[in-house]
Amino acid sequence: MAGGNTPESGSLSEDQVAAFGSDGFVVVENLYDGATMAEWKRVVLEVMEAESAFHESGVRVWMADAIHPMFRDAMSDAHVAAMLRQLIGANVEFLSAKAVYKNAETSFATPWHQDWQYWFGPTKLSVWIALDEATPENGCLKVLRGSHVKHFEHLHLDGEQGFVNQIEPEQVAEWSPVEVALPVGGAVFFHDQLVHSSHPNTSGQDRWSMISTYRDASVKDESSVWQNSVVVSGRSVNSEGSGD
Ligand SMILES: O=C(O)CCC(=O)C(=O)O
Repeated sequence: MAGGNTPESGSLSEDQVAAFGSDGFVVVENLYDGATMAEWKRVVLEVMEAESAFHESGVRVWMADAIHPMFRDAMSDAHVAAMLRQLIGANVEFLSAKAVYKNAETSFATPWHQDWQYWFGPTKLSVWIALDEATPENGCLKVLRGSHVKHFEHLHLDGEQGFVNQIEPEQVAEWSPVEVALPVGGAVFFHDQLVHSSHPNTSGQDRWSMISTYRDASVKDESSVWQNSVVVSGRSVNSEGSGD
């Protein structure tokens, strides 16, 4: 399913692929068009209302085999798959996706962390997709360029808006954060050891994002976080099936 991507958007340039390697992230401003993002937001709200899934943490995760079929198709569509192959290699599998929502009531700032702390094992890659325009006022992402090659100690806390693994701010005080403001449909592809956080939402308006997570399907992963996956491209040593 390739529908919904903006017509002018293509695969990543060589510079973008190189930037992902050196910076740990790459921004794609127009991954999807506005109509597609409006439809995603409509479906995610419908699914969460049906699940009674709204709660204060502002995060709802779906595993690849339990996500709404529209999202399962979108997360493995040909256009995104082409970009993922450039960053991961020929064999790619989709693991899970989550909605992260902030509004007037749930307006938290996400603490500094590396996602790898949640799953360990082989490297993963996530795509943070803006369902609403993301700005410093409404809670856009902040990243530390090049931090994906460094190890940071994490505190392990309970009840922190779902973000139980955190880096103490003093540890990153020397770094200059990059603000990742994005238009609707913009995305940032990022390495699972990239240190990131997000601003609180002080705008009074919604800020919704979807974050999909992938791994190199040719690398054996003993992780117990994911029991299933959807093969996006090539073959998987972790699950049955192929994505071609
Ligand atoms: O969307 C956000 O505010 C931050 C999400 C995040 O950092 C994460 O899910 O790892």
